[in-house]
Order: sequence, then structure tokens, then C-alpha cells
Amino acid sequence: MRTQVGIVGAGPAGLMLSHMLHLEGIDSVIIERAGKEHVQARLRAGVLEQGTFEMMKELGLGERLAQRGLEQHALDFRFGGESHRLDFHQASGGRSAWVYPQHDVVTDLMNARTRAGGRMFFEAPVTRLEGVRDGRPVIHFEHEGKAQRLECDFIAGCDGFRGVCRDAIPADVIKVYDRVYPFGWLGMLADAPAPTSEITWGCHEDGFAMLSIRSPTVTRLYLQCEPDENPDNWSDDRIWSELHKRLDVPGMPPVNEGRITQKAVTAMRSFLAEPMQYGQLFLAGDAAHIVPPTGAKGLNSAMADVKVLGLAFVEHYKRGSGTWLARYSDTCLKRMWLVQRFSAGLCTMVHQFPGNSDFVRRLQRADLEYMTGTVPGRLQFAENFTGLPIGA
Ligand code: RFL
Repeated sequence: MRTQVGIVGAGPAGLMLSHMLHLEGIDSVIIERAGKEHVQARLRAGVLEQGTFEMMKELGLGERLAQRGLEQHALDFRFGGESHRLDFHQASGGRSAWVYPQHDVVTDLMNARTRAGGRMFFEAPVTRLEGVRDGRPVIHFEHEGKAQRLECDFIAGCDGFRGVCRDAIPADVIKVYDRVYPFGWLGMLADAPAPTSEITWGCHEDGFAMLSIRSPTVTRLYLQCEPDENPDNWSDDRIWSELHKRLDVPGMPPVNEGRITQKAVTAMRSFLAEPMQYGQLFLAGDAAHIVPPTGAKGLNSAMADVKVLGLAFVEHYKRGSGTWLARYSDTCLKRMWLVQRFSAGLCTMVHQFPGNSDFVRRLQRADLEYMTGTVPGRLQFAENFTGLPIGA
């Protein structure tokens, strides 16, 4: 089997890249380890930046997004027993964010690829890559009990943090930056209308909490917890009591309680691998970088990489120029370090770290007050949260 771009992974990065290439008449094949239903059902990120929203619309993926995406103009930071509403729409000169779950993004992309007859292999784990350095790349994978090979011009490693593509870059070439945080998020879905349509963060001395509307009848909720927490340790009563404590403030409607339908713990890390290219292999999305979910940047950063990579492939195939491909890693890393800075900075500002001194807690409060209470603080949050320019 042969294609122009072999794509490992059918997450948002792999699917979006395949879709972009198809619109430009460039052939690709996706090889995905998991089953199709599993990929579509995974509950993960939920907030789109302005740039991701526009990218989806421009690429013909805007229909359901327009119907179901919930435009956001402000984020409500709760600390010191008060609400501090940060209007990022106003601060950024009219940019927004959209609540639109990752599984809907994946469904839109999967439907588009299926309609176009895109070649996708599910339940097909990639076992190794060959020839990424000598210009004749081959993806080896298993499918229906048989060993298979896909020859291609380029390989896009869109196989997430635990994929195999990053390992094809030799240890003396790749440099990895990694920070693991001493806490995680207990994420819940509850059958209850959110008390407000705006994303709300509780920056409380007992730990972080977050609330976001998922649909008119469902709320997405998070609580800071131990990184290896067993979700079963959290009874519904304990969950609601912590959510009220960390999020409710006088003068604002309290958290609405309802039946908890999902409960899972996510660990938190900051991770970045440099370079994002080696020979004919290009890493994109979580395969190259992980951010703590505080800034809602994981999915959006995957989309930003893919936009740069897709355009670079177009430049190569349509205009015979390899300049953009050669610049891919530097272009993405420059933006990604700014995203890391924002995500790690916010994560550090709003969570309680074990052993934090009173001095550090007061500094966290001062950071929150500066960010929500000053024009430069609001501007900085607004331009990062709604998304930095891509490919600049
Ligand atoms: P994905 O979505 O992880 O997709 C990678 C795909 O590659 C497949 N794969 C392989 N396929 C073939 N052969 C192999 N050997 C393979 N190894 C792996 C996997 O099965 C998978 O389908 O990466 P992508 O496309 O880069 O997209 C990135 C986003 O998914 C990710 O950044 C966000 O979802 C991160 N994230 C969150 N981000 C937020 O902004 N807010 C959140 O609340 C949030 N929650 C989350 C998350 C990520 C999570 N994961 C990955 C543990 C919650 C979770 C549980």
C-alpha cells in the first residue's frame, strides 16, 4: 500500500490533517490503534480558540459547530469569596472562545473523512517506522491479525503522548522537557443545568475547581485532587460539598446539583519534545507536547500544528518548495513555548501545591488580582486564552 502522507493516529490532529490534505488533492492514509467507536466516544477537551473555530469553518466543518458551539466572552474567576469576571472578548478587541467538546470535533472530522472516502484503518496498531531518515518511509502496522506496511513520502506522527512515532527520533537528536504536577483533576459530567453560561474557575485555598456549561442540561465539572486519586474515593456528597465550597460566592447563583454520570481522574504535566521533525517524520499535537488542561490548550495546539503542517505539505506538493516543511519545527516550537508559558503559569497560579508557604499563597493571590484587575493583565490573558497567532 502506498500514499503521499501516512498519518499515525485518528485523534483531532491526524483527522484534521487528513481532511486538509484531501481538500488540496493530496492523498493520505490514517492508521489508528483504537476502534472507531472508542475514538469517537473519548471525553477530553472542550474549549476551542478563535483560530480553531475559524479553521473548522473555513474547512467546511462549521455546520454543527454553529448549531451547538457555545460562544464564550468572559471567564469568571472566583477567589477571596468574590467573583472577578474577566471579559476576554472586550480585552482582546472582539475575540471569543467556544465550548464545543472534543468528541464533537472528532465526529465532525470522522464524518467528513468518511463522506470523502478517506482511507482509515482502525484497530490497527503501528508497531514501528522505517526509513524516516533516508527518504523512503514505511509505516509498519497490524490489521486483522496480519502485519501490514504503508509506504509514503512523509509520515505525520499524530499518535498522542503514548504513541510510537516520537521514539523514531534518535535519543541524541531529541531533547525532552518535562514537568509533572503533584495534583490531578477529577472530571465529572452532571445532569444539571449550569448556574451560568460562563466558564467559572474556583481558585480556593483548598484547591482548584472549574465549572463549564456542556449543554443546556449538562454541566462539566472539575476538582483538583491527588494525581493518583481513585475516583471511587469521591462520593457524590463529597463532590458537591467541595464544588460548593470552592465555587460558590455571595451574589452569584450556586452550583446546581444533579446526577453525576461520568467521573475520571486526569494527571497533569507540561511536556515538550524538540525538534518536532526528523527526516521525513513530522510530529504534531500531543505526540510532541502536553500542557496541563488549565488553559484549554491541548486540542487547540494540536490544531495549530496541523495548520502549519498542512500548509507546508501544500507548498511542497503544489509549488515544489520544501521551505515551509524545513521550517515546520521552528515555527511550531516558537508558538508552543508561549503556549507552555501560559498553561504552566496559569496552572501554577490557580492550584494549591503541597507545602506552599503563606508567602507563595499571597503571591498567587497577587497574580490573580493583577490578571483580573488590570488592563495589561486582562489583555495578556485574553490574547492567550483566545489563541495566539498561528504560523507567525
Ligand atoms: P490524541 O487525541 O491523543 O490522538 C492520538 C491518537 O493516536 C492513536 N495512537 C496510535 N495509533 C496507531 N498506532 C499506535 N501505536 C498509536 N498510539 C496512539 C491513539 O489511539 C489516538 O487515537 O492526540 P492529538 O490528535 O494530538 O489530540 C490532542 C488532544 O486529544 C489533547 O491535547 C487534549 O484532549 C488534551 N486533554 C485536554 N485538553 C484540554 O484542553 N482540556 C481538557 O479538559 C482535556 N482533557 C485531555 C483531557 C487529554 C486526555 N488524555 C490524552 C489522557 C483528558 C484526557 C483523559
